[in-house]
Amino acid sequence: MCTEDPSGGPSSTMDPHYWQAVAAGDRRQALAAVKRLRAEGASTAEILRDHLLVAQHRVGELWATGEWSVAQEHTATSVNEGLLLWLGSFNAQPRRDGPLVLVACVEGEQHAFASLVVSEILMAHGLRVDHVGGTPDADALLERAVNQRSDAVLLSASLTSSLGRASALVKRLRDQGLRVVVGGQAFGDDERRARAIGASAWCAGPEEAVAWVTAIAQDPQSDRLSGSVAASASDDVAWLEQYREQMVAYVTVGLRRAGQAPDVDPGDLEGWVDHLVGCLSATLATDDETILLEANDWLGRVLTARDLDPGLVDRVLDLLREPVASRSAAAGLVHNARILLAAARRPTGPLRIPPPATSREDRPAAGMGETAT
Ligand code: B12
Repeated sequence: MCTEDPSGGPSSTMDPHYWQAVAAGDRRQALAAVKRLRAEGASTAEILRDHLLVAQHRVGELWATGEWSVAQEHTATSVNEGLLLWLGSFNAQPRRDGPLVLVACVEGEQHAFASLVVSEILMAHGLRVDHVGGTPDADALLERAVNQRSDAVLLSASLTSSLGRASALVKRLRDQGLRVVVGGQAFGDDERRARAIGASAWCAGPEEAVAWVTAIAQDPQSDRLSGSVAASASDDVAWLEQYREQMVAYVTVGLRRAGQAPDVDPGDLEGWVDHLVGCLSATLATDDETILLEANDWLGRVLTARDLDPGLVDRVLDLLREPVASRSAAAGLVHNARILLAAARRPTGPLRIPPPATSREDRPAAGMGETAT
């Protein structure tokens, strides 16, 4: 297993030539390094785990700290992706009567590399895989899974801000009698978030998913998790997702008008605000407030690395008060989030959350359309 070196550089056990090639966007050199590792006896799984995945996580750190541009990140990711497909082409043909799984990201998620890794590892274990990948259309995905009688649908989410959308998609798939296995960084390190959104199972990695799918094929009755979205919050999750785009526009305009994000690229600002709004919806969907703390830490790091004011999160929450005022669960959460984040910034001290000042009225929020659900 690889470990990070103390200097924050690439893993000490990751092949240095591979890393250099990925960092330079040089796919020929990267291929040469992978060929050498194969010739030295490393298996596909080992090359993936100890080199490609370590490199990809390192790419993420460099991008998140602002050391790398999006273009550098894209180039490095595509070198890794190309080699992943190349390695996968050595897999044996899957058994025709083996379990069939559909693998996709949650709607709106561009992190297709993770779903590709999952697909390739499942295929390496002989499973039949239909890889749909990033930013799927939910209706098309549902139709496809039903028509091809998938034994399971595997959904990947890297962004915690995707968990609200994931809860809606999981529900629709489960309503059709499909089994849904979820995984990816957004779910954290245990099954709690997966259980809260009603998935059949959470798996930490592709190998665990292989075991789960294989077991389910032998015992179709087993279905491990039995959770559901907290009923009181699910309406507000749907509402937040329905008006997410408008809410992001409302907040970004508000920030600009107040001169509160003067030096921020408009595309970046929109992405960050969208992530925060998505995290509010995810918090309601999973009843897990640590999502807000993660979002605050994440954006704080991104802003600080770019010499921008990390207080932007508070200003976004202030601006959101008005549009969410008519929704009790969402309004309560926005109110609590301010207090929770302030407490998290204090070194110590008890957390006392007074009730929100707003009361629920079923009127549409400012600029958010006519219907509430
Ligand atoms: C590459 C990348 C992108 C690329 C994606 C390109 C692509 N083709 O995939 C681009 C540039 C598009 C991108 C965009 C954004 N990204 Co991005 N991205 C990454 C990055 C650097 C690598 C992701 C990756 O491929 N990892 C390698 C995979 C193989 O590892 P993995 O995800 O952990 O997956 C493993 C397991 O989790 C598991 N698994 C994954 N899925 C599943 C599913 C199942 C069923 C199972 C069983 C297991 C499983 O198995 C995998 C193999 O071991 C990460 C940083 C990082 N450290 O990972 C950020 C990261 C995921 N991105 C992040 C963010 C915030 C964004 C943006 C919002 C940025 C913005 N706009 O400001 C956008 C959102 C775009 C969108 N709507 O999706 C954050 C997420 C933070 C959070 N907590 O939500 C991260 C963590 C970066 C960071 N440190 O801040 N990103």
